[in-house]
Amino acid sequence: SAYVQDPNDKPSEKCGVLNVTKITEHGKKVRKNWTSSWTVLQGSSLLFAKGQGGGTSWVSDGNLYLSAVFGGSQSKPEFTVDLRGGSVEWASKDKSSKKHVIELKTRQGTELLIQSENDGLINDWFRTLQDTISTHAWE
Ligand code: I3S
Repeated sequence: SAYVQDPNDKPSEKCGVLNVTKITEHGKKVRKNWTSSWTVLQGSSLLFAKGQGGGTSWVSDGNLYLSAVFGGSQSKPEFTVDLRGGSVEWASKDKSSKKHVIELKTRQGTELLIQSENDGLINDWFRTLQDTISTHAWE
């Protein structure tokens, strides 16, 4: 299945595969469940979809086509968080034994851990999330 990018849609500012787990939902602690997620930043929303996506993209006749990323059985984002009013920091050792872990807290009381073995990649995400939070003020 292919999806033609509507030129009026906001483009994704960043996407990639990250390991993600919620640790708190609506202010309540939840059990960790690390999952490899296709992660998309769009405006002040961060979207997560299960699996590696496995999608490819190509340009034809000036249109951007995306296959099987947000199309087909894995199409629906698993969950979305609003970054406005949130915060990011490097997670302390007691939050996870993994390396390169970002702790993201949202205004809605969700706390996520976001991780990658690739430190360049996770540093880019850290900066991007910080920039997004500081440029999208809470309305
Ligand atoms: O913070 P925790 O409880 O030590 O987190 C670990 C556990 O969630 C563990 O699963 P179970 O205890 O549910 O079987 C996970 O496999 C680990 O990955 C969790 O710790 P890390 O340090 O990897 O975030």
